[in-house]
Amino acid sequence: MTTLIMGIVNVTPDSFSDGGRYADADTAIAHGLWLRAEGANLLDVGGESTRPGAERVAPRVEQERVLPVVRALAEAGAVVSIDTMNASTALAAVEAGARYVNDVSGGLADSDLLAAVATTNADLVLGHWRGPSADMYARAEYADVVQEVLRELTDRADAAAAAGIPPSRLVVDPGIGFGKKGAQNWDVLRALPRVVGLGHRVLVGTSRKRFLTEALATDGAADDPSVTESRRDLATAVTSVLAAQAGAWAVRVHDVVATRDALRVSEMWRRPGVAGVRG
Ligand code: PMM
Repeated sequence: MTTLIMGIVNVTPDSFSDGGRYADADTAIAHGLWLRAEGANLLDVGGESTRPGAERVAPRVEQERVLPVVRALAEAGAVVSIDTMNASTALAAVEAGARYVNDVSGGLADSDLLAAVATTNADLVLGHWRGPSADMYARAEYADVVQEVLRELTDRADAAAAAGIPPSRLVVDPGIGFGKKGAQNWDVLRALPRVVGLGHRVLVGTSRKRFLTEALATDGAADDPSVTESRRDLATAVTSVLAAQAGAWAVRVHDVVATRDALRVSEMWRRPGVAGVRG
């Protein structure tokens, strides 16, 4: 099984790591097409930042940002995912051509979302989440982070099934960085085979996240300026390969080329005679 690459298209003025860079529709569309040409299998379009401390955005503003981008990328033939916690945005984006709804809150932020997605043919990504970004670290209290993430993901998948979404349309995501501090993210990543063992497709998003900066910084500081974007992209390519080896269905990344190359090299290592190897 080849792990898919989900390229990130943030249409936000304040996203986690690429905030503002692709804030207008034309630039975001061009960026999405570029990521696709680089090898992204899916494009994840988001109009609301989930950066720690971020405030919520009104669904109307979110839709103004994302819908033209979703429409143009879907018309160009891309498989588009809409990164939203709002039922109304999910429905409008599916109408505009999105084939996946990616809800980092796993259907918890908007109690209408699961039922809304059930009325469509879209697949649904359920993230592990404990509350809004504004105070998510306050909820990062676990007796056993792995057990609790597994149980809470199972609860969300059960809720989605109860809302009428068949399990074949579900993807689960352990929500790296969401309501989890440094070491807790590594605990969850180490346990990825158990997340895969839940029986759903698994998406993993580590790209440029704070826990990677903390891991690379000399003194563990999340704001260490020497941990540049390219260093975080290299770290992301490594975590993406490790996620793939643990059975992830897809990885969500900003730098598609770095992860594509890393996945390719890992495939060469693991599979003798894989197409493309010249003797
Ligand atoms: N992370 C972010 C946004 N959306 N969606 C999924 N499914 N998984 C993630 O880990 C995830 C996500 C935050 O990162 P960004 O602001 O850099 O896009």
